[in-house]
Amino acid sequence: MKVLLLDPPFYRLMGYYNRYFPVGLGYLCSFLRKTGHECSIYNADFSNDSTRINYSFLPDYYDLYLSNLKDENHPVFKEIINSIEDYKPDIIGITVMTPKVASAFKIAGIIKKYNPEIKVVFGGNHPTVKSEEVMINSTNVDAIIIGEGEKSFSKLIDSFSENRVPENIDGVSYRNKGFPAFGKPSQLIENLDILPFPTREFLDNDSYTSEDLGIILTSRGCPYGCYYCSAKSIWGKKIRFRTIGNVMEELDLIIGKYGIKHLTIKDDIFTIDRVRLKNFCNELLSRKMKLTWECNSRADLLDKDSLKLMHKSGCNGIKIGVEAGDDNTLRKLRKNITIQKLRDAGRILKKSKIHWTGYFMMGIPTQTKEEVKLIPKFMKQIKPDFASLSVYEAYPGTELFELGLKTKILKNEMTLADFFSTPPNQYYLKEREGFSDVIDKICFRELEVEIKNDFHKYNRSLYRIFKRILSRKALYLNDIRIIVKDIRRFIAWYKS
Ligand code: B12
Ligand code: SF4
Repeated sequence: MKVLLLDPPFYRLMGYYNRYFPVGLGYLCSFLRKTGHECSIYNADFSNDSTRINYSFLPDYYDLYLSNLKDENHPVFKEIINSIEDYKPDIIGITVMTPKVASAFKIAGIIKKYNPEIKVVFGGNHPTVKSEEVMINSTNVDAIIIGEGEKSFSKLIDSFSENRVPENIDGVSYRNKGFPAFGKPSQLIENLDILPFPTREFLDNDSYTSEDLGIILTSRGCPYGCYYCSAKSIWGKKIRFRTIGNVMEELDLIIGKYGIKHLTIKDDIFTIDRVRLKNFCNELLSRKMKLTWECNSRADLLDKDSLKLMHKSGCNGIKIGVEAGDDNTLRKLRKNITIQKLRDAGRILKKSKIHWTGYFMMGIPTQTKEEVKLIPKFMKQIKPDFASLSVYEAYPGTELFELGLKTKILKNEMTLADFFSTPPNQYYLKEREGFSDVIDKICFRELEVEIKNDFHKYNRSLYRIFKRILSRKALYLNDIRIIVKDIRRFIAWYKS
């Protein structure tokens, strides 16, 4: 059977720039091909349009997202139908994050209208946690993969091709004669090295630069339990690593095939195992790979020696979740990190010469106005090279979501009509008053605008812009297209 994997439009429907290749779909596609299925990927959220690029302001465009979803004649939906017409799949798998549910439902409807014989399967964070709700809301969804996708999806496709009811397959919920039947989560793959490398060949392949295709994952999972994070809904809390040898094999392949010079390592916490980190850096150095790379980490998983070695081996970017400006909020987030720890990390990062980004979040339930005001203050004390601010959104499957249910700010279910009429940052809210139970709506909005502008002003300092350019020097020397792309992005971001 022919399978098309699809990333539904989201950023693109709001005129936002988005060139990420969907690495999860890349893994699924390679695995399906290995197990004898024909498969391709279509990223319906790819957008080269750099008109909007400041992601802090994304929620300002959620109304546009909703109105574009209602527009049957929108060119994005026409393009989706054309891709389906060209590829002629028997099964379409859609990856779904919570803010993209309405878009995914919309596409499921378009597919069934075009050809009701095509099987529609959802997977990813949202359907994993909310499989019942998804099945009840839309009869256009034939099945859901719960959790890690590779093995369960391959078995589901086998059952479709043999016309069998997909019962007793771990990780599969399905519809049998119209009625949903719910399965257990999928079994996690113990040894990640058995997985084929994610494909970087898509239906829309011409659009990506070597930098876009340089995303890799060297592990799955994170043992920490931050209350706002939903990564655990797919992976649980056990971290599984690929061996460094296996990672190097992938690097050899993608460097040879796509001329990749910069790696974006998307692991949740790449620096958790210092010995492995050291091996990775030494391996890059001994192979004289001349790559630059960036990764995600935590403030308590960095030390001077590791940073020195990381820098020497080409690391030019680290992203850290700072989240708050006070210990009380950090405790509520169960971040297991203190303000002092973050200060120490800021100090050693500054000396490391590696460009670092701090992620901050405002507006979790019970956070007071005073605590929110400490965020920009603390940001200016620890001085990240780039400071990113988002406003809290509740994702099912997180502890903060459960707390929201208990304190009655949230409701547990949304209807199909709710999804098409509610901006994604207000999903599951009982009343449209925001997640804050202690700051009133108008005051919250004023604070949000003030702090977002404060962050934007901070990021626009010439010193920080210059540092960013320096950190990308090697990329510019390698690929002129990246300079052009960055200039366009910079102008849009600077003006925002
Ligand atoms: C990399 C990343 C991104 C990248 C790239 C996303 C992409 N399209 O690939 C960028 C920066 C663009 C991004 C953006 C966003 N992200 Co993000 N992102 C991640 C991150 C760090 C890793 C995702 C990843 O690649 N995992 C590795 C692959 C192998 O796993 P996977 O994608 O989950 O896929 C596996 C299974 O889920 C399943 N599966 C997934 N899809 C499907 C589909 C089918 C048909 C099947 C059968 C199976 C299946 O099988 C796969 C293989 O096992 C996660 C955190 C995490 N650890 O999960 C957050 C995360 C997924 N992001 C999240 C969010 C909210 C977003 C945004 C919506 C934020 C926003 N408001 O803008 C946007 C969405 C925009 C977009 N275009 O996708 C949330 C999702 C929460 C939720 N409940 O949905 C997460 C979990 C982080 C968090 N806050 O907790 N993100
Ligand atoms: S926020 Fe980061 S450190 Fe915390 S649980 Fe999620 S991935 Fe792990």
